[in-house]
Amino acid sequence: SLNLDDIQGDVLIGMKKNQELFYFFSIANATDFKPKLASDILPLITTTTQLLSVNTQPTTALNVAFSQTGLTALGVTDALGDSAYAGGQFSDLKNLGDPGSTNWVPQFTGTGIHGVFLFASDTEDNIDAAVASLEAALGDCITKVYTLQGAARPGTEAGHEHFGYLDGISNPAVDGFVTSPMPGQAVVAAGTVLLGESGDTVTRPTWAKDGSFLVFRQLAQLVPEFDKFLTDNAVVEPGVLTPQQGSDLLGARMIGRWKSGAPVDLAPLFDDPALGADPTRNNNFTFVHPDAALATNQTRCPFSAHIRKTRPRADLGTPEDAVHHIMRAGIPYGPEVSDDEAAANTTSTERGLAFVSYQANIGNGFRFLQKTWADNANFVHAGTGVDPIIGALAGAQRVVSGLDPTDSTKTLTLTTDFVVSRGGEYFFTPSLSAISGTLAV
Ligand code: N7H
Repeated sequence: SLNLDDIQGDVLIGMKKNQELFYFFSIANATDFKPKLASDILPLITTTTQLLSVNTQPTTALNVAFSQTGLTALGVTDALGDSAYAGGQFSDLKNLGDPGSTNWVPQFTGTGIHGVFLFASDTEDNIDAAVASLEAALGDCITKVYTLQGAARPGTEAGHEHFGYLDGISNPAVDGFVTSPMPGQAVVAAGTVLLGESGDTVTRPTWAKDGSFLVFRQLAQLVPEFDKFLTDNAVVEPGVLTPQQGSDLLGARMIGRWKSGAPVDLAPLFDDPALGADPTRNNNFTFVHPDAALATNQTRCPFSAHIRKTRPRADLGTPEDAVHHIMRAGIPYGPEVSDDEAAANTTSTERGLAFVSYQANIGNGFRFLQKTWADNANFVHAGTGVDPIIGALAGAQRVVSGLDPTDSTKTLTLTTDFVVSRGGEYFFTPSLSAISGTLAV
C-alpha cells in the first residue's frame, strides 16, 4: 500500500476547492530558502491523508512543485530520468503543436520559473491570507514571477469547464489507493502516476520515490467563438432535431460527452442528465456495441471526440492500455462570458482552463496524449482528424471527420483554435520526506 502521509494531496485526489491560486516563483536565495523548506513550508503542505476526510482538511491546502531549473537552483544534481521535465516546457512547445510562443504568457517563455505553490480554499480571502503569511515567512528567498487565480464557475455551472461541460468525471484508479474502482474507470499501476512505485520502469534517485511530474498549462478557451461554431455547423436531421438540438449534438460529439457529463456512447442523440450525474453509470462504456463495428461505426461516439482521443478504451484492444493515463486536477480561470462577448461572438476577456496533470512519465502521459493522439489526424484510424478541442497543428487549419452522425465521411474544417495554449511549465511534486530531506539539506 502507498504511504499517503508522504504524498502531496493534489496528486492522487486533487484539492478540489472552489478557489485555487497558482503562485509561480523563482528562488532568489537558495542558501536561505533550503532550510525554510523544512521549517516553514513542510508544516503547511497538505498530504493525501489530510484530504481524505473533511475533518482533517485545512482551511487552505498547500502543495509545492519544482521545475528542473528550480531543482538545479537548490543544488540537486540527480537527474530525475524524464527528458521532457529536464528540458522544460518552453523547449518542448513544438512537440505540443503550439504555434511558436507568440501566445505564451511571457513569464513561461524560458526557464525562469523555479517552482509553483498551489493554494486551494473555499474563498479567495483565505488564499490571500495564506499567501501573505507564506510570503512573510520566506521573505526575499523567493521572488513572485506570475500568478493565475483559478475558480469554480458559479452556481449550477460549478464543476463544469467554460465550454459548459461537466469535468473531472474520468480519472484512473491508482492501484494501492483506490480499492473499488467505479464501473468503467481505468485501473493503473501506482508507478503510472508516482515515481519509484510498481510499474515505473525508469531508474530514479531514491529520494524521488512517491513524487509525481506536474504538467501545468494555461489553456485559454474561446467560448463565444466555440458557441458560434456549434450554431453555424449544427447537425441537421429534419423531423428529429431542432437547430438548437443539432448544435448541442455537435458540441457533445466534439467532446464525447454532453454538458451534463452523459457520454454520447450511451446517450447518442439527446442529453441524459440523470446518466451524467450517476457515477456508477457515466463512465461505464468502452465504445464496444454488439450492433456496430468498433473500427468503423461512429454513430454513437466519433473517433475524434476529445475523450476518445485522450482515452481510446477498447479502440486499442482489450484489456485497455494501462500506460498512457494521467491524473487531471485542473480548474477553470477567468470570468463568465459577458453579454457583450456573447452578442459579438468574440472573446474580449481571457478565460480558460488552468490544466494540471500528474504522471510518472511526461512522455507517456500528458505529452503522449497531446502529441501522439490528440494532434495526430490518423489516430485512432486514418482520416479521423485531430481532436477538435485540444488538437493543435501549430496554427494550421484543423480537419475533423466523424462529427456528423448521418454521414461519418463528412469532414469539418475548424478555422479557429477554440483552445489556445498560453504556455506553462513542467514541474516535479516531491514527497514530503524529499522536501524535508534531500531538498532542504
Ligand atoms: Fe480534457 N472539455 O471541456 O472539452 N476533457 N479538456 N484534456 N480530458 C475531458 O471525463 C477539456 C485536456 C483528457 O477518461 C472532459 O472527466 C478542455 C488536455 C482526458 O474518458 C471534458 C480542455 C488533455 C480526459 C474535457 C482540456 C486532456 C479528459 C470530460 C482545455 C491531455 C478523460 C470529463 C481547455 C493532453 C478521458 C471527464 C476519459 C476529459 C475538456 C484539455 C485529457 C469536458 C476544455 C490538454 C485524459
